[in-house]
Amino acid sequence: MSFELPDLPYAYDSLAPYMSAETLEFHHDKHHNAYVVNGNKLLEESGLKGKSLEEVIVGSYNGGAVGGLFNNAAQHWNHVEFWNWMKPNGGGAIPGDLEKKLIEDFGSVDAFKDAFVQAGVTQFGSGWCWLVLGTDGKLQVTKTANGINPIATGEGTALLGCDVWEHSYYIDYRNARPDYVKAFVNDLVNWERVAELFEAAS
Ligand code: MN3
Repeated sequence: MSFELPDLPYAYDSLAPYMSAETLEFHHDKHHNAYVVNGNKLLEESGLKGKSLEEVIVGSYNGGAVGGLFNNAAQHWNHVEFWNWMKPNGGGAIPGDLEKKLIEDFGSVDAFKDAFVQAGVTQFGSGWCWLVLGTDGKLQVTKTANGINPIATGEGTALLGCDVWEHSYYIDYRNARPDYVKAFVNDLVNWERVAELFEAAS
């Protein structure tokens, strides 16, 4: 296996005004591409070349003492998922079973959104905030540093993740990370994709 950069699943200008074409051009074509190129170089030297991407992530996590291969492999996975967690005209209605489960585990959809935004805002430095279906069968909101993700930590199945590295919002929102995470959860999320992952993991 080697890492490959997928095309964006929509046009570069189709997430505006919440995420601009300029942000997507840099984020997808430069940042994500660099994870793919650097990851492939490190994969060659690693002895993990026959493994799946998930196996490479787990196999290079090293209890959190991560190096270059982990960082690039995990960020490749994170970004492939991230592009699919958004869509043009996103946000809006949440498919019934998932909405029910969000209300069951968080009290309300708004309470989930508040917790998700709070996790993104309080992640100090670069990282991600997540909606995870935990191994206990409950939905939970978590946050991780840099490229670390729920596959690595084994805390459950990632149903949704938001990239809170500055490269994902600085062009459009400058330093206003809260506005970016709110726009992500209210106006960009592809809830059909989240529901599909929820059904598969349930
Ligand atoms: Mn990124």
